Amino acid sequence: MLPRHLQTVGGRCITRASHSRPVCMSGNFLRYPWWTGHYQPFSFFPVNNWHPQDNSRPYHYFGPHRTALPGSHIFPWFPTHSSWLHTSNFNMDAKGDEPFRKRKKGIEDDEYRGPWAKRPYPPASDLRAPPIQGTPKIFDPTSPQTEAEIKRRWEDFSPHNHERTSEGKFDFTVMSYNILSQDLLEDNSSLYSHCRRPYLFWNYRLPNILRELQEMNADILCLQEVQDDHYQEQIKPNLEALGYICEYKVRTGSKPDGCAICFKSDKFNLKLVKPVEYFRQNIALLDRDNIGLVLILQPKTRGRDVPMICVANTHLLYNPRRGDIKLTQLAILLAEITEVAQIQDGRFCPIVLCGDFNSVPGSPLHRFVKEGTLYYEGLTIGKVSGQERYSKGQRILSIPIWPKSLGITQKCVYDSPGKDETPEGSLEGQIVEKTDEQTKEPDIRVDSNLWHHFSLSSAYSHYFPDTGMPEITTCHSKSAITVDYIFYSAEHNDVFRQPGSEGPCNGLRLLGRLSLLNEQDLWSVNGLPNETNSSDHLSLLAKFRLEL
Ligand code: KL2
Repeated sequence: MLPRHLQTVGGRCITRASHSRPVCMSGNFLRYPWWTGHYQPFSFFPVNNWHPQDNSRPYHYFGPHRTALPGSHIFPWFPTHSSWLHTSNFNMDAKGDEPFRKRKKGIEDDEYRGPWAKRPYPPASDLRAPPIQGTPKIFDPTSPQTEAEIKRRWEDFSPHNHERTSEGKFDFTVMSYNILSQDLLEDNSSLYSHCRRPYLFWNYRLPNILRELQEMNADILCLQEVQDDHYQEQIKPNLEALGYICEYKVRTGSKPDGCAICFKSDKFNLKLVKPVEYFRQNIALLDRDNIGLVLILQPKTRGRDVPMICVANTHLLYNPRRGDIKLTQLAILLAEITEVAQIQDGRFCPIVLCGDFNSVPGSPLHRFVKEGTLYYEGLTIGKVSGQERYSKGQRILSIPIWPKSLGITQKCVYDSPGKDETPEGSLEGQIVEKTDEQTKEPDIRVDSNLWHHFSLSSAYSHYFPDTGMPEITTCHSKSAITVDYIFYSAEHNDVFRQPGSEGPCNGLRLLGRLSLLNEQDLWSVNGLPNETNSSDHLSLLAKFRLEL
């Protein structure tokens, strides 16, 4: 039995201003099918991840301190109320309310107004954001002022949560956020048919996204689906103005989005940047253009021998049927992390691995990240990510999954002599030295096990402890699931440490996180994106402590 205060953590908190209607059972909500999810609650994650000793009390993240955020002058259109997620101000049942349709690329927002021009609604050209600074956010003046709100709560796991970073400790926050590239939004417009069209214009969404980034004020941002031109012209300059140093890796191929890692220049020194491409010209399996990005950062703090941290960010392939590709992309990323995060004696600096993995909690891919091993014999490629209950990818994973020519072993390290030693007590991956060849390259008797070298825990629990309902990180017309994660190397004492993992001696301790929502809460604010939340993903935010 959980302590009473924990039973409310992460649940919804809906407040209503006068004249508002109850939001949770709104017409909009009822019009959308309840996404049953892929798993019965509790089936994969017993919710007893919550530590019974935790006596912290959650509070609303955007409390009174909100107006005192540093640099808030940069975005003068910030709403002054404290809502975080809003219901749409607009009644979706209104006649003539057209769903957003796929539009021809390059058409200006105001040219595309169509039926909206007849409505008492600000012309779409007014929704074009200024060059980031200046114009107030525009609301529909004719709509009823419903002020239903859902607040995300800060879940605090630290007994000394107000303590500032002090001697021997380095606290920092990490956000992972898929901001929904405009290009992909327009390519997959059927996913957003539930949205009011003007809320889908980039020039409407951008200020919201920047506001959110500024309000969260994370020390490290791991962003996915960052469109190249928006990054260069808008996102990077604005984040730099907020004190971030930004690194970016665009996808290979023709899709113009990528991953960014931005960090506060007063908190970290940049030691290394490693862009990671998953595309391989000569390997049929790796014909997709997803990418990752890995940084090594050194905390700026007094004292010698300050440990580095490794921050990795990725957006794995979406295709629910191609778990073989997803696992191989992940193996490449893990091999790259192994290369750069190794300090000495096979030990690694603490790792924070963020991203959109396009895989749900409890899926084989997710379990592989957390458990460090995956037995995949007989597993169909459509089951790897768990995105679809009845998956169409019926082909069984080949053994090995990727060809040897990739140069990565089943332990997700680059293939070179001596790197692929069998873990103690393991029956797998036996190495037979070739004595009759000049090369010392080991010949690995492959079996159906994958391994990796890290002990990674998830900053989120994936189910609410009080209801067993799934946490949702992405919600649009076709699905509402968790696909985004913040994994980290948990230290010995961390209460969320993945059971069975040893954890590095100087790992990270999870001090807190911004709660997620369940699907019902999200549909009560018209799903995502909506008026205030301008991506089809929610941001994830976690606070860590590094013992120096
Ligand atoms: O699920 V995502 O959205 O993590 O938010 O990652 C991919 C999908 C992203 C990059 O490929 O584009 C979205 N059906 C639904 N979503 C799609 C599809 C599709 N067929 N193709 C791409 N995406």
